[in-house]
Amino acid sequence: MYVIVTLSKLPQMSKVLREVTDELRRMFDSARSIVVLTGAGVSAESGVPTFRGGGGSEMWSWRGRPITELSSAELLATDPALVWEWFDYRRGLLKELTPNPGHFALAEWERRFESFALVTQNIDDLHRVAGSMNLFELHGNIWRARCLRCASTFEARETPLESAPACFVCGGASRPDVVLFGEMLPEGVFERAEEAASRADIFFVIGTSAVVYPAASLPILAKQTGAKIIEVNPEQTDISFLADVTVLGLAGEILPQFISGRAH
Ligand code: BJW
Ligand code: ZN
Repeated sequence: MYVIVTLSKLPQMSKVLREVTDELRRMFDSARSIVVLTGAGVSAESGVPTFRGGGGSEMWSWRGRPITELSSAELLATDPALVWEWFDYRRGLLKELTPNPGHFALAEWERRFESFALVTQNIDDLHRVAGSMNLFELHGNIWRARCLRCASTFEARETPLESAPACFVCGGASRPDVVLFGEMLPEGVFERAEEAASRADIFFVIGTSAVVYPAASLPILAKQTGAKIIEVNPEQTDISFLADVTVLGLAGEILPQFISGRAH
């Protein structure tokens, strides 16, 4: 309710582009604080499947079950082995994949701006591999496990798995260290992302359908606190109406255009 009331008060202008224009590059160059929210689309050109199809409706499914069921706190409580199997399948898909020019462009942006934060919903680790450092992983990381007994988190890269990784500290059973539907985000991470969003001059929304909350509330907060919103996505999304500019295109092609041809 809060979100709906707030949105109706915001100016609803949107400028749709198909490439980065000089005017947009000038706006980018003059920013002091940039915050970026990414979603599955930024990894699509690396070969990572996105969750939703056209219009944000169709859901990725595995063995006939939608992701809302597979990546859920309910399934973890009733069938943790199946949840591990689902994530092991995903780890198998991811292990050979590498960052694309979109990931590398974002890492380069971070080196060029004094204040830069990258907030990602992705669990695939590709931003870190590309060199991004000030990274807030809202939904966890698929290459980590979390102990169900003592809550320690630890790296767990083996795939395929023979069994759920045992905790390094206490030997207890573990779960993937990712945020399932109906679970809280890791403590403090969302609050730090909100703090960064509220100080941004430009807030980028890249490769996300912007339907999953609370991540999708960040551009709304940034808009309310004065940021320009720039969206990069081949399709219009739920958040497009809020964007000052939507650049329709692939992240791997559009993001390098913000810095192409310019000296360090
Ligand atoms: C390209 C491209 C290219 C293609 N270049 N672009 C408030 C309102 C309504 C609902 C809720 C609410 N608060 C909480 C909820 C419930 C729920 C929720 O939001 N549900 C909605 C679906 C309605 N949220 C939660 O449960 C969250 N927890 C929470 O709020 O806790 C507090 C609480 C607890 C209990 C009770 C009440 C409150 C947790 C959400 C965790 C989400 N987890 C997942 C799974 C992670 C593990 C896994 O991977 O299995 O995270 S869901 C899935 O969606 C995944 C993603 O991170 C997330 C977002 O998806 P994303 O990244 O946007 O991907 P897609 O596929 O949707 O979009 C891809 C986009 O890329 C498309 O637009 C393409 O066009 C584009 N694209 N190629 C650029 N080359
Ligand atoms: Zn433990």
